[in-house]
Amino acid sequence: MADHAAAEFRTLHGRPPAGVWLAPGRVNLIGEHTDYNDGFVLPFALPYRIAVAAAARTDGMLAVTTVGDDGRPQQAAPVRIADLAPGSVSGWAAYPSGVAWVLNAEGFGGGADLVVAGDVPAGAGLSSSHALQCATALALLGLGGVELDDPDAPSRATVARWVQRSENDFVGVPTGLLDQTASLSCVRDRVLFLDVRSGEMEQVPFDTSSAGLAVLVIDTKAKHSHSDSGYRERRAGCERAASLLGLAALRDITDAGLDDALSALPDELRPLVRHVVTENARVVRTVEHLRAGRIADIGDLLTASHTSMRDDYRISCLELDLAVDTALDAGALGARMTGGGFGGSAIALVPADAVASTGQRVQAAFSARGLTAPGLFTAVPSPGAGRDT
Ligand code: GAF
Repeated sequence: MADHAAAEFRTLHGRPPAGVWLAPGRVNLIGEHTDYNDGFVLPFALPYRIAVAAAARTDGMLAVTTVGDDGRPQQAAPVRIADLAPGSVSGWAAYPSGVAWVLNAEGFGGGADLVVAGDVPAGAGLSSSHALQCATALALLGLGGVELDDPDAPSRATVARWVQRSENDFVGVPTGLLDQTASLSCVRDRVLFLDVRSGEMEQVPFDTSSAGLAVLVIDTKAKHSHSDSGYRERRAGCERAASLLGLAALRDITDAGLDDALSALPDELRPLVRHVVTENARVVRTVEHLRAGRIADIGDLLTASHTSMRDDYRISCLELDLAVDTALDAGALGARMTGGGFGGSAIALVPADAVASTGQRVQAAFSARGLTAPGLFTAVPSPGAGRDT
């Protein structure tokens, strides 16, 4: 990907880029819609990444070109970074522009030519837009002479917050911190246990192949979008419930206090709260199993997470349920939708020797219902964002 982005940069700009920065997409093993409730998440980075080849400009302009799947470059209208404001850029270009807007406010201004190439499946709930934002942030910082992990560089957690701010305030989507943190802070062979409230992180071993297992990712191809999904509505419901209970966030409800909290809430908010509280508990139990090397034991927690999102949070859809149910029927130890929901991808924990047969069963189930063929791949925890060396 890095070479591809650099080659496209040379073709388009007639000079080499100053560098190429990469950021991965992610799957979330468990811990969904908990991040904006100050809770726990457990993502890992995918081996698929967005690469941003970049060189500085002296005129304060940002020019972004993305190379599509068809290999055709698509250039966004160049913008003056100092003139950027929420709402001033729409479509995909809002993502890199928003990052430039935040970095400029943080004292990392400077014009740039960016060329973007990537293989994170788009619109699949695998965080391709966050990968683009994170790679853009690293590129713009890098052009200013700042590389992540340098002694004076902002921390990865700080960059994640900046990226979140660009998405919340510039793009206008009220997402939490899961995806940016995953893209920036995940490492190879580990899942990232993040306590969103404290910012504490633990890299937890997740070696599926030694356990004779694999994570099968099923991209259902069902349209996935936060903006026109019920994401906003769910988040607002959680915030309303916390406020009615006099709590800073739903994170503050313990398992033991759940029934009391539910009885104090209006009917329509109860399922949301039940999902968030039980999901946080499932993340913690999953981490306990993984710390003890019991990967196979997390299967039931994954499936319970899906049931909770289907029945309580109500963010699943026919395609996700079909993927999960079929994978379970085919012998998966556990399966769940991953990401924001309403489409996108599911994951299934399957015996390594059953990956192909499970995939075939899922494909057959989709075909039998006349649905678009799903995308299938196995994923291992891969490195987080950085500069191409
Ligand atoms: C999306 C959001 F971007 C994340 O912040 C998170 O809320 C997730 O949905 C659900 O867990 O990916």
